[in-house]
Amino acid sequence: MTVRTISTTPFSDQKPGTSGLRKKVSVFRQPRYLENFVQSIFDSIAAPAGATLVLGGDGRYYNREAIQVILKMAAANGFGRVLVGQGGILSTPAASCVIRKYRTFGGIILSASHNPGGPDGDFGIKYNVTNGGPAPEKVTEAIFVRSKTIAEYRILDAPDVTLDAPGETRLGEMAVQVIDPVSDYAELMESLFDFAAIRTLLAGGFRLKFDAMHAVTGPYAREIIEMRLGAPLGSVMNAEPLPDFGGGHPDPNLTYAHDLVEIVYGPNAPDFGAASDGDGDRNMILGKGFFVTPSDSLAVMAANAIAVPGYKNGLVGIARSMPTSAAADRVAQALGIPCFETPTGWKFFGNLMDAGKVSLCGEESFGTGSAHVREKDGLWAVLFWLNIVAARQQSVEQIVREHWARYGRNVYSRHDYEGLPTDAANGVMRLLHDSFGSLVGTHLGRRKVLFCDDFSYTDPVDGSLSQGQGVRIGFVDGSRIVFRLSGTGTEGATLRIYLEAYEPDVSRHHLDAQGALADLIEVALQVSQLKERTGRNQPTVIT
Ligand code: VG1
Ligand code: CO
Repeated sequence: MTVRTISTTPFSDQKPGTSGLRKKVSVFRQPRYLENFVQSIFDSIAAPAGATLVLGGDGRYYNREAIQVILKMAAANGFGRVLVGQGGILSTPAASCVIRKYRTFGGIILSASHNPGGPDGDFGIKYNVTNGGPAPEKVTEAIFVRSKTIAEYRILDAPDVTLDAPGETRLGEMAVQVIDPVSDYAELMESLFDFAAIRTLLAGGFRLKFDAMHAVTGPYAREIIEMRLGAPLGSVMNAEPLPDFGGGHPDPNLTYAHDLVEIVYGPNAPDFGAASDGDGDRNMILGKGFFVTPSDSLAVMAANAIAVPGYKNGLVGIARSMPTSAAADRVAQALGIPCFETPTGWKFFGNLMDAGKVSLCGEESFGTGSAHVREKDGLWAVLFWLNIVAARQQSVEQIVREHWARYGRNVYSRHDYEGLPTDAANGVMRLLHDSFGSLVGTHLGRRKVLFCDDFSYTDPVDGSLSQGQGVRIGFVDGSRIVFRLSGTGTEGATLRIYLEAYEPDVSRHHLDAQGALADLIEVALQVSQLKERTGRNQPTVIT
């Protein structure tokens, strides 16, 4: 087997976004596109000769082909061993778990996460570093810089490797070790949660539905929820991972997880519903006819963490992304621990966890996780909630309502405008920037503006600065509007508007969020001139 060095020319668009490089499958399938990016990773990370890499993906269309290319390129670039999930499968949190457990140099995860898949859908690739977490900005920036000058890539001339059963084969000098994608992860979950208590809960008639959305968590959820915890077979729905996710959009929210939402809001609803996304790092939590916002979920988990064996000694700190509501801040304050506010994207939590500053992290985008790995973790969050329910013997709704009664409610919603013309979306952001000076001190509707800025963050561990992370309009009464452009979409621009108001009055906690936030929504549309500039009258997704 010989190593071939192939000449190439750069592509100008290989800049990783919020979470890796995401493009249409058709873009990734252009000759040399995948190879260029993978070689740019290898050229930037300076892995020592003989290093070990983890490799796997969410099973979406093009996963298998890409895995073969990356294996041959890893062999040609001096890696000594690659741990690859059976069938090329590894959920994002499981990949993080494996990188940490076997102390590998890093890992490559193939996924476009919650974006649709299939030949006309999206594909993605991201690099995770030694701590198991997404590469920080200085690494992704180095990869991008490299991609702009790349002139050649190296690949081993070899037949494809069989990945269908665990075991070890060789690719030139490199070992290819096919691992069971579920077992290490399931073992980690058992070490954190009170499986006996959850088993008793389920045996006592507590009913749950988990929607794997035909994405990667199917095999994980079946093993953990049905096999190890004894939930009746069929509790996990849409459990078969499919390359096109059954034509769905594997994003666990009220719009895209509609199969589950119908069940949980329908007659004879189960007590608990949950869903996860394409690569298994997101979670949606539902009670019987009751939706838990991800921001509230983080706060409730923090407030109840000591009921969970893995967190029984308490939390050292909490971190949340800037657009996430301040519900967790209130819990942190009550616990006397710090709460950090970071830019959007899990890569900003890694340093805080490595430095032992935080135990729990969360994002409003259905992401929660802890220092057990360095990614957000969908099934982990589901198990955390089941553990809380088992410990408190209350319904999901009761738990959340009691939480609001104690801490007040951070009423919250996100409106997404997907697939906007890029110019129009940029125009909205520019207008908001230009308005900063004139807005402070004025009244917008019934609220007075306290501050306007574009969020920037200095990492407290390594001092790195990240700017332009979202426009914030903060009001004197503590309410807030945030505008941000998505960094994960692949078509036009997606503008996200995040709305938050604090409600201490228990008699108003039952109000629907859209109604309670109606005046803020109105203000957001006015200051951004969104309808006028984009021609859109409604958001694509309301959460
Ligand atoms: C979105 C979310 C962000 C999340 C990111 C990756 O990014 O808002 O909170 O970290 O997706 O999640 P953006 O830039 O589109 O707003 V996943 O599940 O795609 O790995
Ligand atoms: Co994801």
